[in-house]
Amino acid sequence: MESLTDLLSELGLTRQSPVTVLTGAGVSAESGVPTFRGEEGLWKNFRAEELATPEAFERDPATVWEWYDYRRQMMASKEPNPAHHAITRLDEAFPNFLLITQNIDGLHARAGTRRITELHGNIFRVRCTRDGEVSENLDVPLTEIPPGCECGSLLRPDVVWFGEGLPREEFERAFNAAEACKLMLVVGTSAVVHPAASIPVVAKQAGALVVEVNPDPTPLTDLVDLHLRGKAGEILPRVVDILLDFTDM
Ligand code: BJW
Repeated sequence: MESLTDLLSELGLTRQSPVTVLTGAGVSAESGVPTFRGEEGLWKNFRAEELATPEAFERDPATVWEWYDYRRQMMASKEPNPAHHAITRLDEAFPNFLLITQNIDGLHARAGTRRITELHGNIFRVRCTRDGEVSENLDVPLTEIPPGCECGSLLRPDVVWFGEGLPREEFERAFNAAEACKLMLVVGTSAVVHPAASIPVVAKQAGALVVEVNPDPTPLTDLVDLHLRGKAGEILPRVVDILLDFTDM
């Protein structure tokens, strides 16, 4: 990874520099959590994209909740992998750090990363469909499908479906960090879902060094300064070693 060191030298990265990481489903792939798109995105006869919508929930809340219950059980049984742990090392080393994740699986927090913006919510929270009150729910499996609120209304997963706005505070925190950061790592996202996919573009336009880690090319690959081709669990620990060694100097 000689070119990464060269780029860091040109950039003049220090421990005080703002560093941001954007993650997608690929960062949890080596933990055994299937990515959203591709072959594994299929559950029963549904494509994930068909279930992650407010319309699907309105039409058939029980089926949508069965899918989330299945995923909650699967995600709760998985452990953070070396990529999650590498990001935690960045959180500990750089005082001006932010992790922006599209993932709802909670694995970054379980790896010990503290400064996290969850753009698409968290699968272990529920939200009342009447008053929007959010609470943690760790029942695995759920005791009732679809689950109901004490007020008598339906509960829904506290996640962001297609066509819904992102939580305002998280959205603003993410885009502010993108504009301010000196280095952004983009890890395991297909970069097709907006507005998250625009975050690296904003960082690049604001002058950041943007490095992508992915086994496959994405719509961002031609825009980034460096594309590191491979699995996050193999590449990211080495990238973090380099960043820490470099900023130790
Ligand atoms: C590895 C690996 C390994 C594998 N190591 N890597 C602009 C242009 C076009 C469309 C739009 C636009 N703006 C808005 C839209 C519409 C829509 C959208 O983007 N559609 C596109 C798909 C066309 N966006 C929205 O609807 C958003 N809302 C919105 O904009 O609202 C506007 C509004 C404003 C105000 C009021 C009202 C409305 C909301 C998007 C919500 C996305 N939600 C989901 C579901 C969350 C809940 C759940 O999981 O059930 O979020 S969809 C799904 O995609 C999930 C993910 O977070 C998200 C991104 O997927 P991700 O993480 O990139 O995963 P994959 O599977 O796609 O890719 C995995 C990658 O990993 C691959 O590249 C692999 O190669 C790689 N990989 N192994 C490293 N070991």
